Amino acid sequence: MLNRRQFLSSTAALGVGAIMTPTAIAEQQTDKRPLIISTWKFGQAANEKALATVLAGGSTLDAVEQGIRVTEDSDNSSVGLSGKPSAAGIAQLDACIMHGPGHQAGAVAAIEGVKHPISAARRVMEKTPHVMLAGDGARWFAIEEGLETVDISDRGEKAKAWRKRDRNAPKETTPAGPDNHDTITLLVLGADGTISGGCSTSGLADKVPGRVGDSPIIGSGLYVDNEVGAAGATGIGENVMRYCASFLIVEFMRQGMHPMEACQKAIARIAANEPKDKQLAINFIALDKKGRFGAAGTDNFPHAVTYPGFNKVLTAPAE
Ligand code: SD4
Repeated sequence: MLNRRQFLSSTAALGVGAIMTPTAIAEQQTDKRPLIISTWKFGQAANEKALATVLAGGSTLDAVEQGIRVTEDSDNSSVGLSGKPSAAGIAQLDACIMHGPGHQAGAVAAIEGVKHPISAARRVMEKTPHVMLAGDGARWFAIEEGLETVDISDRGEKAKAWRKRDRNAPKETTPAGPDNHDTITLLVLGADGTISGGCSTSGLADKVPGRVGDSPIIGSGLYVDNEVGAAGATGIGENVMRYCASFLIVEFMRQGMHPMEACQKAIARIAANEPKDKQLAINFIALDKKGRFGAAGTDNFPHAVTYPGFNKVLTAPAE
């Protein structure tokens, strides 16, 4: 059940009076199709592209790929090649994509020098018998597929600089937050009820090379079940992937929870297991088959919601 604060923030977000009951919110949120939700403020431009793609006759999968490519191209986010480098000074990117019908999935992890990891993930799904390719193999595959790549031959020099670093110096881990974010997760519910989702990130800044976060892991950074709904994550991947959080949210929705309640419940479940003073920095978005959406985060969490006639950045209050 939504509490009063959440109820009021939902009604404000939807631009309706504060006299509606939670049931009325749920009803108002029903049957918005096509419906798109994505992480952070930069998700809005991706949503616009995703909506335009489906309205022009593209599939929900096309919408996910085209929308996320906007963010990967943009310098306004650290998704894609402009993403935050690892401790060796090289951006290693993670991405995945899921398509509800057939429960299809594809992913790339720790891929270097590939402009559109989301397109590489889609090709893994559609053109190989595999679900995930990692590292040099993923880059090789992207090149074979003719995807746009950049030269990474200076990575030896960058790695050398890393080895010379003072290992005892305090670690510069940068927790993800509203002003320090590097992941787009985007979910689409099509007019016919088809659901697709995708995720693309440069991961955490200064990560140890080879570190893979939650974003390309099916069930952690993203999960789609065409009969129920979809969920996705952003934040500190280590706090998401130990709990298969996106899978958990979809399962909560399967039990009948509203997407917002399912996101809140996942945070509560994780927080209950973690030391109280630990900054979890985890945020979730979700939508369901009925055309309802929700989000929750451990900090105020901006997320973009788009459907015909509605295109806004909403903020879920910190849990
Ligand atoms: C990761 N979840 O690699 C990603 C980081 C993120 O906003 O979402 N940052 O852990």
